[in-house]
Amino acid sequence: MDSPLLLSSVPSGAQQDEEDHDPIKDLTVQEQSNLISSLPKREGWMRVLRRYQGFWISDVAIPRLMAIQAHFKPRPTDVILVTQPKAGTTWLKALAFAIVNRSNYSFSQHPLLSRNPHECVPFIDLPYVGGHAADYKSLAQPRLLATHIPYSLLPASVADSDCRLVYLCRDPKDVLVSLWHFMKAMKPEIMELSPAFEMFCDGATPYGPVWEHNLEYWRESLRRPEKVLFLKYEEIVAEPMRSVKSLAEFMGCPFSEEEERDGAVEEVVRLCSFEKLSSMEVNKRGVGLMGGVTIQQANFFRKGKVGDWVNHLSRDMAERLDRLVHEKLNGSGLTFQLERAPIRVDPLIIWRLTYLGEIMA
Ligand code: PAP
Repeated sequence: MDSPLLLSSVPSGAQQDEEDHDPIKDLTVQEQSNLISSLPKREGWMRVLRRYQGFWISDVAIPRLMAIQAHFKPRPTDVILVTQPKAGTTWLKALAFAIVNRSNYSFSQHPLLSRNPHECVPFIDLPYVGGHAADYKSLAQPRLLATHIPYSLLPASVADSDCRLVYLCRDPKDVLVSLWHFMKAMKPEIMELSPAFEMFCDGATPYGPVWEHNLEYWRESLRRPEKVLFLKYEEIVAEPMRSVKSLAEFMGCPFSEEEERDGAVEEVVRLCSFEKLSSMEVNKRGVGLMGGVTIQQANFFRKGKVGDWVNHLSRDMAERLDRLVHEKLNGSGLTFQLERAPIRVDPLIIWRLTYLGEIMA
């Protein structure tokens, strides 16, 4: 772990040259708009979606994606956090940032207490420009970056690089409900939940189909487990300490025994908890600008629960979506059923029960 990840250091000359130009300038506006308007289209969410290279991407995000595909150069030390929108991006950004920077800040005076996690970890494809300009090119190393881009749409340089990817997915039913609420809050005139459900089942959500997004990273995590870590929102909720420790290990900064004894893992979990982050002034009343859209930070913190879909989807809807996802994931080994850890029984209890049984007999 080097220095703080915030904009505290300037990259070396070579890195600066490599990424100094604005890639957007390389693409003519006319070429972009001709191509985008020729793509299949779906409407109903906040933005028009276009089917681009097998995924549904908002029309405004496509030029940025093209630029990233053409020019993004990962560094071997980069850690890129990848999510399907509403799978827990904000939470993952907070956790990774708190873990990597734990020796740079005290937990009582931490950047996450005054900044939204999106300000601490920028999207490569959607620079965050709320409050503080976050220019990922000048971040100190190791850089923590984020994206929603599907694996097959990432520039080839990412697969060829030694950089690490952390992927977080979530039960698609909760993703749908979260996405719909988020967009409804941003733009009340978007479609109602029922047509949103239909579009979701057609795969037509930003960066969807969700299951394709999940599967691509799942397969890559099986192929290159040392470079791609696959996490589930539900597992972090169930075992936050274990998840934080494996995330730290994967990112190359495991907690020492001393840190564990001193409660550093608990501190990270507490600082990044829904309760803590959502109660922060910046996240309650702050406003950010993301990709040109003004966003109330509070919209990133709704309920933070597993299974809230039950309050919004009918049983039929839930069963239909479960069936669909099950079919799509079939044979991959990926499921959204939480695998329960086997119940561990203390050998002493077994011995006592056996002994008791013997004297009762
Ligand atoms: P993004 O992809 O647009 O950045 P993202 O952060 O993935 O959004 O989605 C927000 C969801 O994560 C919300 O879920 P909900 O609608 O079901 O409530 C939000 O509440 C949840 N979330 C945000 N922060 C946390 C956190 N610290 N712990 C758990 N869940 C969180």
